[in-house]
Amino acid sequence: MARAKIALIGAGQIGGTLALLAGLKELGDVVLFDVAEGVPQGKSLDIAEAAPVLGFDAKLVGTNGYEAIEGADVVIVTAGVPRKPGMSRSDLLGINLKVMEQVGAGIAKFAPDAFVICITNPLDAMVWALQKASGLPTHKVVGMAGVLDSARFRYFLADEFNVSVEDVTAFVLGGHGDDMVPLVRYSGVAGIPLPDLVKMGWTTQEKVDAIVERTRKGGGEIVNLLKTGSAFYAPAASAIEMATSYLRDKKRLLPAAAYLAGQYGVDKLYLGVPVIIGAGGVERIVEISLDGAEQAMLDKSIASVQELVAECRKIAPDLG
Ligand code: A3D
Repeated sequence: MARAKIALIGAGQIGGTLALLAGLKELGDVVLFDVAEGVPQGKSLDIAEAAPVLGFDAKLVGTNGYEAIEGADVVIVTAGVPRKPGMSRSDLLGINLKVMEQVGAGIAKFAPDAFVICITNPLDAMVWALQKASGLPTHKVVGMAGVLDSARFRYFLADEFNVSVEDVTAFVLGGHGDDMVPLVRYSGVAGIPLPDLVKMGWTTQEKVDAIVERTRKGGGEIVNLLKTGSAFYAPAASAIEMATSYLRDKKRLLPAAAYLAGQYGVDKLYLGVPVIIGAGGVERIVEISLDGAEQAMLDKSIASVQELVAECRKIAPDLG
């Protein structure tokens, strides 16, 4: 059977890491696209030259032309510019909305059957814009944030309990921002919920609260350490997990920014919720029950995503 084709739009920090991970996991052949001349070509050649040592077979191509993504099975989008000093949120939105329009047009023309994963920030608004600009069905366009946010939550919990990260499950809902909703009740170790672990004396409520707060600010913690740029290893690994579930029809239950049409009381908006990802794309949106406090946190998160999308609509009315 022919190898799958994975197109990476944006060959920056995350794009390069995605290419390496896709190769290491033998997910398929990789096309690395960027507007910067030489960067996608250089990174793909470098990774291709690592393949004999690392022992994987994949064709890696770097390009500045969209035609090279033709027929891609998966497209992962990290193209965009970061916020620079003096740039307002609207300035950034305006620039990255234009990028999503270009990328969306490229996908519509050359890879209309692909499963598309958006990573560009501000995530919940950019995935909305990318779906509009590409015109692909909503169940084939998702945003990556929840897998990363829950991975951070899982790592902090595993560290606190001194147990394997593999046995820690965690749930984060809502938009990708400081008001994301880490769900303590739905997180735990090998089926033991966090509130029970507190009762068992494994940790204290104060420590759980501090871990929740650290999870919410996880992106900022890395930015403050790196000083130039943001996290890229864990974001890339998270998107690869989503791509794998699609390509291998694993039907994993993963948190992702998915298009809601009434679920969680939200209409026509992308929001981080649990979904099943399989060969059909987003095959199911899982609606879990929330208590009053969780619902209130989610409502706050929904309001900020709505505000962001309203701003996008103002800046780019053509997107609809
Ligand atoms: P970076 O290393 O700057 O890479 C972005 C790349 O996009 C650069 O190589 C640019 O040349 C390229 N680019 C710019 N405009 C275009 C265009 N029109 N078409 C194609 N390529 C273009 O950034 P990064 O890889 O570190 O991060 C990429 C994005 O992911 C940023 O928007 C980050 O904010 C975002 N991010 C999201 C998360 C989430 O959890 C959602 C986490 C970390 C980073």
